[in-house]
Amino acid sequence: MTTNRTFTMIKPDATEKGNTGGILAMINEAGFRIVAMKMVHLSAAKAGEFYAVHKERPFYGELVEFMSRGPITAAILEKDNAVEDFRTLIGATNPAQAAEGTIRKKYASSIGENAVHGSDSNENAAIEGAFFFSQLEQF
Ligand code: RTP
Ligand code: MG
Repeated sequence: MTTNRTFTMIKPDATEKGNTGGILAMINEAGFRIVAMKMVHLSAAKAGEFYAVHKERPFYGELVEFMSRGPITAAILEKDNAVEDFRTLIGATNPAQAAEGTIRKKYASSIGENAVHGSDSNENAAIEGAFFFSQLEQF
């Protein structure tokens, strides 16, 4: 099944390095429309809640610390086949394995500090979008 919306975050590493604009340009050039967007600094508790699915993984503590260390840009994106096409645009979790032309190839520094998040299913795209945005904030 395809959907026309996905959810993304530009992670703290990319914010710190001044790559927010470059990443948003790549997102626009790939044909995604931004339907909601805001900059937020997550508390450790909120970052932990967002990534609760990874609670038992060995990298969870590091991930929560990383995602709460500075501001992120959260956004809902619209395009045909959004979830799958956005995962293709961001590239592999580990930038060493990310394809040429992907956001992570260009901007990620490591498997942990990998510049962007992209939802992995239609269901999670809806849940994650609602974590940050009310209906009134989505255009
Ligand atoms: P994301 O959810 O952020 O879009 O990333 P993903 O689907 O490509 O990767 P996932 O397996 O969901 O992992 C979530 C995030 O956890 C960090 N991570 N660190 N040190 C490690 O081995 C490791 N593995 C994953 C990354 O920030 C990854 O994006
Ligand atoms: Mg994931």
